[in-house]
Amino acid sequence: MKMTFRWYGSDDPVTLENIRQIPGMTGVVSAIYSIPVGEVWPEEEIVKLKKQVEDAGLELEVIESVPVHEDIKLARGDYKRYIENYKTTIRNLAKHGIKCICYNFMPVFDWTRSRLDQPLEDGSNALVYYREDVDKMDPTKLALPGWDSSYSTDEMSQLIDAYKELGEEGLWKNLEYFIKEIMPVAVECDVNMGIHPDDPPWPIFGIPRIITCEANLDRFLALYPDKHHGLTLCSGSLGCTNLNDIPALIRKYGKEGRIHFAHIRNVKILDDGSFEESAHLSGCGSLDIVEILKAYHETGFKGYVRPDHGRMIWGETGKPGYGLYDRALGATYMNGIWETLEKLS
Ligand SMILES: [Mn+2]
Repeated sequence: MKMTFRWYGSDDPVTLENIRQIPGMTGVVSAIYSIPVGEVWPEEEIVKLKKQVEDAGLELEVIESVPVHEDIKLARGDYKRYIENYKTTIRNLAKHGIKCICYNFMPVFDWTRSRLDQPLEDGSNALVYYREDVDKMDPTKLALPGWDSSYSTDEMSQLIDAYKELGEEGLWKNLEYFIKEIMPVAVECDVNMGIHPDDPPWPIFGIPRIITCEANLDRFLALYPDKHHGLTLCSGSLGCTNLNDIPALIRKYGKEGRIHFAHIRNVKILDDGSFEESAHLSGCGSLDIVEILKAYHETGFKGYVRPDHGRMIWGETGKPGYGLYDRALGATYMNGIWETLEKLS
């Protein structure tokens, strides 16, 4: 596996120099954040980002994410042009050494939490999802980091209604169309596409979500029978419900060569189905991180891995979930487990 770290570009309070000093870090996963969703990523911008990362002694082989325009998910408006743009972006990224692209097909809202700085018992802060609080939220007036904040309340209501009308099967149909369009280009360019599961993996605000569980991952992978068509397996997203057995999923899809990018983090599942993001250490959450890494090790995983969200510790401030310290601890913990597995095998 190749250990990487998510980096949000020059505006990220975590610098490339910081990341370079984390033991075992081979590269960053990043994106070009200045390009409007749906438009082509120009080669000169890609070259600039790549040079910046490489000048800091790190690699840039993974993009997280190339976002999918809402019109593609709804198959409306300009969606055909946006899909053509997406193909051009894949080609442009491949030309400059990108080997893996992460994306998701979550309607309107990216990851959803009820609070981004919940104080935990040990005095750290973490992202949490308390069902009771989410149920009370008005999605038309809501903003979380990573969400598209360019919608007015009216536009948001209309968008939500459009998805409610589309329903799960409609969303599957539009996903299938998108996949069958872009995958031949990804195969031709030898770029691995890894869809990120929905986070959390259940419908919220009455909007369908489909990349949620084993049956749906099977259905997704069957849409295009080529290894380039694969997964970003996020332990924290799929693992915030007991219904998903993460090590079993890794063994299954890892053996098939369908996992290209591993997001690893822990979550503590609460009795009512709420969850708190916890430190990576197995004892701190509901997931067994050693079992997860064993599953990757057993299947000969050669892809990219990154510590996913971390807590805010030691007084750090910054992008919720994406501080330096706790993610660096997570990476080091995982590297330790991996080194042990290598030496024992
Ligand atoms: Mn993730």
